[in-house]
Amino acid sequence: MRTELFTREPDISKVRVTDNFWKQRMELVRTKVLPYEWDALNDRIEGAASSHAVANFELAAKLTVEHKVGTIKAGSVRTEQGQAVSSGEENGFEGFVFQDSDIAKWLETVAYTLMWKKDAELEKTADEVIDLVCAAQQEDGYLDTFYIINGLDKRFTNLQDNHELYCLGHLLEAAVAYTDATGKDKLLKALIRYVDYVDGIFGPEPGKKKGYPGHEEIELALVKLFRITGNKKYLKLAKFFIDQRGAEPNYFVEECRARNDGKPYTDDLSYYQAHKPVRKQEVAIGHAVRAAYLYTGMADVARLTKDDSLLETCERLWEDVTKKQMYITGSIGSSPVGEAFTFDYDLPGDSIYGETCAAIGLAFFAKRMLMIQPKGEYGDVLEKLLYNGIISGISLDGTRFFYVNPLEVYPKKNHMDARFRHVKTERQKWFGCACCPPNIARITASLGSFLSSYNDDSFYTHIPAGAETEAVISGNRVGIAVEGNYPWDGDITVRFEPEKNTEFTYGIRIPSWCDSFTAELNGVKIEPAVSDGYLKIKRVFKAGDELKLSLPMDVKIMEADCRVRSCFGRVSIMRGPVVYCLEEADNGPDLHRVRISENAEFSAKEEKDLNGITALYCMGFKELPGEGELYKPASARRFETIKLRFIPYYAWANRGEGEMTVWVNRY
Ligand code: FUB
Ligand code: ZN
Repeated sequence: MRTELFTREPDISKVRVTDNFWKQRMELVRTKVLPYEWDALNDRIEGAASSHAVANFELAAKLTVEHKVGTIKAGSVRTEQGQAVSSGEENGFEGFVFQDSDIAKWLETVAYTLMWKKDAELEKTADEVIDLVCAAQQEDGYLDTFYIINGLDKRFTNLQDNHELYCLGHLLEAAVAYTDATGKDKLLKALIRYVDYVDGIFGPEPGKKKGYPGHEEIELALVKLFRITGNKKYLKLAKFFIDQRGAEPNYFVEECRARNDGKPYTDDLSYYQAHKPVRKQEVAIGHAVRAAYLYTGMADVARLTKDDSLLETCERLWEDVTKKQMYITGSIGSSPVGEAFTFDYDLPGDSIYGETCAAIGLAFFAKRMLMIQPKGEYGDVLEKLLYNGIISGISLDGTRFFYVNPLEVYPKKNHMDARFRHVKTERQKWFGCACCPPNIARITASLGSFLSSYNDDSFYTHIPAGAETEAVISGNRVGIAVEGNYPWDGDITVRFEPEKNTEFTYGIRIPSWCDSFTAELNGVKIEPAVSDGYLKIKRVFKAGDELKLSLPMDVKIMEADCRVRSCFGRVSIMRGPVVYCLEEADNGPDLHRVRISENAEFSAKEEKDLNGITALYCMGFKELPGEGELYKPASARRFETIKLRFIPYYAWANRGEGEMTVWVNRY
C-alpha cells in the first residue's frame, strides 16, 4: 500500500485523561449526562420529547418470552426532512425506527466511564439493560425492537429507511466497549449471534442478498468486532457493505420494487451515498451523518485491507469535505433538507444544519485518517471539531442539547421565519429524534482514544490535551504523559517513561494556526524537523526525558475563502484552536451592526464565568440607525465605538436566549 505509516489507536483503558478542560467534561458525562440520559430514555423528564426506547425493549422482550413476536405489518412514513419514522405505534412501538440505538449509545458511554471510574451501581444498571436487550433477542439471533414488535416477516425488506443495520452497528459498538471495560461478554456474544445471522443473509456469495444499510454505521462497528474477535469474516462483511454500496442494479430500487407496497422508490439515492459505487464518488453528498460514518468505515477497511483505491477515495472525499464543505467550527451539513451537504462553498451560518452527530462523524473519520497516516491536516480538523463544533452541542451543565449548531442566530427570525425554525436558539431538554445527546456523551467519554496513536516504532500525539498513555513500542512498555493547559495555553510538556531505554520516533502535531514555535528537549533548545505537520524526534528515549513545546496563542482574525458567499466581507476570531463568537448577553442586540477592523487589537483574559474561559476583548464599531428613512447614501453612515467581548463559540447559549454570531462584519 502507498503508506506504511499505519498506527493504531491507544488502548483507551490505558489512557488517563488528566486535562482540566476535558476531565471536567468527562466527569460531567459520568455524573450528570448519563443519569439524565437514562431518565430521558425512560421518559422521566418532564416537558422533554418522548423517547420510549426502554419501553420498546421491554415490550419486545415480553413478546419474545411469550412467543408472540411481530404479527402485525410494519411500514414506514417519512418526515419532512426525509427521515424514516415508525408507523407502528398502534402495536406499542413508539418513536423512530432507530430508537434502539439510543440505548446502545448510552451503554457504550457507560462502558467508557467504567474504564476510568468503577461504579458498581451504574454497572449493575447496565447489566440489567443488557439482560433486557438480550431478552428481546430471537432464537435465530435477530434483535431489533421495531420489527420484533411490528412484524418479523418484514425484517430486512426496507434497508433503505428502516435502520436495522444501523441499530445493529450501535449495539455492536456498545458490546465491544462493554467487554473492553468489564470483561463481561453477554452482550457481545448476543451481538455476535445477530451478526452471524446477518452474515448468513448478506454477502457476495450466490443466494445471499446484495444489500447494504440505508444509514451507514455497521461498517465501522464490524471493524471493532473484528478487532476484538480477530475474526476476519467481520472485516469481510464490512468490506462487502462498502463495495456493494451504489452498485447496479441499485439495491434500494430493487428492494422497493420487491416490497411492492405502492410507494415510489427514492428519487435521490445520493442522500444515502448510494447513487454510485463509493470509489466513483467525487464529492461528499447527501445526509451528512451517513456520509461521515461511511467514510469512517471506508478508512478503517482501507487501512486493514491495504486497499489503495479505497484510500484514494477517502482522501478525495476528505479533501472535498474539509476544504469546501466544512464550517470554521468543523460542522458539516449546510442544509436542513435531507440534513445534508449541498455544494462547494455553500456554508450559510444562519440556516445551517451542522448536526452534532455529523461533527462527531467527521471526528471519527479524522481519527481513522490519522491512523492511516499522521498528517497535520487530519489532526487540525479533529482539533477544530473537538474544541468547537462538537462540544457546542451540549450545555455547560450537561442537561441541554443542540442538534443543529448555527453560527449565527437572531431569535426573532428563528421563531418567526419557517425557513430558520430548525435552528433552535436555546439548547433543548431532549429530542424525539435523540441521536445527538448520547453521541456527544460517548465521544466525550472516549476522548482518550482520539488524542494519540502509535505503532511498533513511533508514537504520535495528535491533540496535546493532558493525558497519560501507556503503549507498547518495540516490545517495551512506554508511558507518555502530556501536560499543559490546552486549549487556553500553548505551553506543553511531554514526559517519557519507557520501562527501559527504547528507540522510537515521537511526533507531536504542530497546529496549522501556529506560525512559529519553540521546543526544548531535556532543557536544551532543539530545532527538530517538522514533516507532514508533525514535529518528529527519533532517538533512544529514556525514563525522565522531557520535551517542552511552546505554541504561541496569538489571536487570529480569520476570513473564509472569497468563494464562500455567506461570510464574504466578514471575519471571525480564533485563538489557538478555539473559535470565538459575540453574544448579545455581552454586546447588546443587533450584532449585525457590529464591525471590527482587521487590525483590531485584542486582549485575552482568563475569566471564571462559563465554567472558566479565556475571553477576548477588542474595540469595535457599531453602526447607528438612521432617522427613520429606510435607505440613505452609504457615506451618511455613523458609528459608535464599542468594547466587544468574544467568548468561545462552544460556550454560547448558556445565559438565556439572545443573538449570537461567529462572523462579524469587517470595518
Ligand atoms: O437516522 C438516524 C439519525 O437520526 C441520523 O444520523 C440523524 O441525522 C438523525 O436524523
Ligand atoms: Zn444527531
